[in-house]
Amino acid sequence: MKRLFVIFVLTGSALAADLSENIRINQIGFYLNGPKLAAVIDAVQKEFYVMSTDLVDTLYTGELSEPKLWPHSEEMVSIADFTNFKDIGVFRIMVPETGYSYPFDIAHNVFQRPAGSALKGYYYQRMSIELEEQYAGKWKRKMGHPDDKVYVHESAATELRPKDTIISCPRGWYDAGDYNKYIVNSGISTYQLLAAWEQFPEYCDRFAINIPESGNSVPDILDEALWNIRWMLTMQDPNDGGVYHKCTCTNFQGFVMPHQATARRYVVQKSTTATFDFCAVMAQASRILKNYSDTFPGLADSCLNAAIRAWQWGNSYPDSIYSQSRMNEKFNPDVSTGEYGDRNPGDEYDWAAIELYITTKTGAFLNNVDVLTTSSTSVPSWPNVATLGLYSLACHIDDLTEAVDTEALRRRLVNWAQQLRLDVENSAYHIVMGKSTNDFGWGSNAVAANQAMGLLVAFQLSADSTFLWDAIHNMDYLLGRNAVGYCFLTGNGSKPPLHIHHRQSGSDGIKDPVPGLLSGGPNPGQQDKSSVTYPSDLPAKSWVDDQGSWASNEICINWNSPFVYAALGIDAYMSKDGGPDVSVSKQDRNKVPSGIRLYPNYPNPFNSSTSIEFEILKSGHVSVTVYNNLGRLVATLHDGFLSPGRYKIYWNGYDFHGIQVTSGIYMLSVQGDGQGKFNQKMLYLR
Ligand code: 9MR
Repeated sequence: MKRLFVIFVLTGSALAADLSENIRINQIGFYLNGPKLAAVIDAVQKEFYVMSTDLVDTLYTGELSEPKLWPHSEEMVSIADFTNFKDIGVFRIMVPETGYSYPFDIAHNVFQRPAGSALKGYYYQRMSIELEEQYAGKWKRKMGHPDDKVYVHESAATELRPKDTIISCPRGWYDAGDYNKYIVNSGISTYQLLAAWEQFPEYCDRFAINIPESGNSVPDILDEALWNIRWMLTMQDPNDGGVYHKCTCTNFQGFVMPHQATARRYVVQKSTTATFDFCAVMAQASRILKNYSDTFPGLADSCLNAAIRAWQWGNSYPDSIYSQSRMNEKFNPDVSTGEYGDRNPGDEYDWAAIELYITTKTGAFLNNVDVLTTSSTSVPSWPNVATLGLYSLACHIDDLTEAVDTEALRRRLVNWAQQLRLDVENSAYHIVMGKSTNDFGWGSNAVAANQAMGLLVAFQLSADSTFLWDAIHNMDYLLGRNAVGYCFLTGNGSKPPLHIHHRQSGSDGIKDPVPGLLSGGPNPGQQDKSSVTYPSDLPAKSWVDDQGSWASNEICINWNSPFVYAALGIDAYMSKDGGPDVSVSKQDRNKVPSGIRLYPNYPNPFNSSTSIEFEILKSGHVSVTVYNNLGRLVATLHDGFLSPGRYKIYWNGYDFHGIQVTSGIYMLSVQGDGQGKFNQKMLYLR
């Protein structure tokens, strides 16, 4: 790119530009070949510049869009679109008379770091284990909550497990800023991590986050999920298959470190929602763990058995609704921690049934699944999980029986995502988030991340890159292009929250909060208004970086999980080779077939000058082919004998009829006689 050197002719003090909070930008960065937008509030000038971080070189000049009102923040927002600027490096945006932005990267793999950071956030939430310095750095801490002596609460008492029976329920993640663990919320959270593995297995294979299990033969994302799954398994009553709603103290404890929070722990009443959520995750975990039976012999079967027993219990007790107030009326002691109460277990039933169907291929599980016969689809959240089942079906769309109308499923999810993104072009911040004012509520940042996940599923099903682009826009919102100007993931970006509502961060004496935790986000309910002052009553500005703000600045495992899915998924689609940058992550763990190595050296999206490089270690017949996302052969790039050596091949984007293929995801497959097969996703944009 030709470098332009522009001299600003400005008047007065604006010449010495200042950092401006009025330029809202993803503070992490942008993909070289992806969309690149910043939002500028109350701009006076029309031009903007992309500049070197020292503001010496002007590298790109653009014009701001006409200002538009964003009703959720009552701001006048102009968009600086520098998508066409394609240089790798670190830059700032400068708007004359406004100032300059925080720095940002343009690179490959830009979301790898926040994805890894958010996944590592779960490690910091682990209970029953000391966090050692080699993994936790300055956030090392003593073990908290061994949970090896947990009392059966009166509400959960049975003949075989009477009140005050002591059981052992170790491991799991702290739910949020509090030290309790809740099955309902563990359901969606664990699912979304497992779903990231199911949809992006090649990426996950090489995605390492330095946890104690790193280096075993299992991807870190599964090792981390297993920390919670092993706890969840202990929450099932072995005598009847029902699942306790939560493992909790009677009250929220104070802001002390985990090992100092030693109040008695209970398991409480079994609930229908918890039992079906548990069932769904165990069914899903079972089919995934089958791939790792050498490392975890028998675990996949145990998960499936647990799922089936939970399914039976849920069907026998469809009305065991968890209502804390009703429980407290009847049983002792009173419990006042998080409720995760939900009067409608129908969607949990549907989700569990779908996961059992996918794992067992038994169509009968789908007999009473309402979500397959209705047309309404919604962004998932902890009390609303039916769409998770649809995502799983989408992930396995090529592998379903005729019990599912796959074309209808595809149409439905794509149409839904189309509705979701309908107003993006009109949105002042150019995001899906805020399509409806209802997007702002408790944990609104998870709404933005869950919308991004839904858009990625639609992209997978349609290869329509607008979905991928809009998923990125919502992530840009979370990373800084928002009405409060914060990068909402702790430890990331130039201006992250420092005072999250998180007991460990509030009591460890370390200035920086535990990293990789997503703040809940703007919440116009402002339930904690009496203890904190909000800067504004507007929906998108109802957020404050104050430890006391549990309603806007807490963190939670079900808010991090869609963030992990979306950041990781976007990185898998947008990165150079469909994988993380190996120089910053752990090496392949024997997943690459022995005879062939595919070198990740082509850009994604790729073009006709892109070379595909691979090495043949053993001579033999080798075929190099390209398939479309329906699994149909598009092109054969090589089919014949090759002796050992390193080869380079080009694909010009034309199929074997000589027709240029449409934009979308393609699968490159290198296969050798007796040497296995290596598949790699490629994104082709015309
Ligand atoms: O995320 C939950 C939100 O939807 C509810 O409105 C809110 C009040 O019931 O509770 C939130 O969940 C909290 C849970 O009950 C306890 N751990 C912290 C969770 C995040 O604030």
